[in-house]
Amino acid sequence: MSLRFTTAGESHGPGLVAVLEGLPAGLELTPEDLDRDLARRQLGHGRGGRMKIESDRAEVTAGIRHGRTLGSPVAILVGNRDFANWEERMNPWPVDGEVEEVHLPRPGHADLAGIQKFGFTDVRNVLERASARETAARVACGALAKVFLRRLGIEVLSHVLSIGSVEAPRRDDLTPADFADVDESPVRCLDPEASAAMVAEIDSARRANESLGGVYEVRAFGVPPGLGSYVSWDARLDGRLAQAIMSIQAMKGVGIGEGFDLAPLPGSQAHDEIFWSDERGYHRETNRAGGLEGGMTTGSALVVRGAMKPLPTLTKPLRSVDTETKEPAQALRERTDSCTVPAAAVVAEAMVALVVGDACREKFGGDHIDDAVAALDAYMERIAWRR
Ligand code: EPS
Repeated sequence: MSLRFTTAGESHGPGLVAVLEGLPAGLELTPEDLDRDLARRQLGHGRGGRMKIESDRAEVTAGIRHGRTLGSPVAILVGNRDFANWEERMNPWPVDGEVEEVHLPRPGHADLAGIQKFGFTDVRNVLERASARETAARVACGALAKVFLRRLGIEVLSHVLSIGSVEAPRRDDLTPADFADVDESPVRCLDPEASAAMVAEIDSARRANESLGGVYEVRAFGVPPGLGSYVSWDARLDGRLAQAIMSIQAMKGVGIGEGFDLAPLPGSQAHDEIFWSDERGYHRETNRAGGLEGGMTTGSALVVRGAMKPLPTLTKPLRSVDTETKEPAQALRERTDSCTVPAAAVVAEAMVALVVGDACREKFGGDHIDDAVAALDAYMERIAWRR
């Protein structure tokens, strides 16, 4: 049993499509479960003009009946309202008249390698699909995975650690309650002072025609020990999470737990010692490993960090080459966002939920959600602390 999904859709085409396969039957959900996360993905200080046009809604066309999953693939449509302004340029079928091609590949985007690889002359054939607009479809699938995980007692949350040069203070003691108001921060940062400084940094970057990247963190609470496996390379959950995070547009780094910060430490300070008590059973006082040892969950919170590069579409474009004339030219100047780290954290939540959801389907199986819950309960009973 696995949980897997695929998406289709171009940024300014008619819309995005997602198919999520492998949810158990009988899972109760509402349209708000999907639309809430779609709306959260659209937030964040630093978004550009496009978000004033879009107001994303998930239209479910398969796999759910009267608010419950059927166990069949769930199909979701997320329309592009902006398509109304692109109907000629992005029409699936030939249109009358000339449609102007884009010949100015942007450094940092898929543009140049994409036209070389597929043999296109029009960069738009690449940039439309490479665009992070596609993440709306991922978030819709992730919202369904979260509903499944909640039934297993797992909550996936996120926050922003840094934007540009502004870093929020690090906190090891976070609980789900600490995330209650994170969406109230315009940059989805838990620290009010850092939040204000991040907003100011984005504003000054925008004035300077610049963009900013940053680092976010996803935490999954309530994860049972033993998801994933050490027995084969591709079963390791840390590897699967890293792939999921790195597959998000504009990601350049991923860390599990303390990640790169562990590398310079001596071994005695880099691990989480094991304790046992009658009340708590096995437990740790630290979580430097981010809830993963040997490619398996430990029972501590999962902690996954992602590093996002500054968006490469700039209002003051970088140097490039006209692909028709081969003359030096400025890269394509398109409407863009100046910072999307807060939105990327919501996308990363979705990707982590989909990977953890897949690992739960693998371990607990079940055709109906009650079967999966019963399998989890039986497993937790088996590993319960006993002398
Ligand atoms: C994107 C460029 C911008 C973003 C877009 C991703 O779109 P546009 O070119 O239409 O201004 O707003 O993101 C979304 C539309 C979205 O929903 O997140 C890009 O080039 O990746």
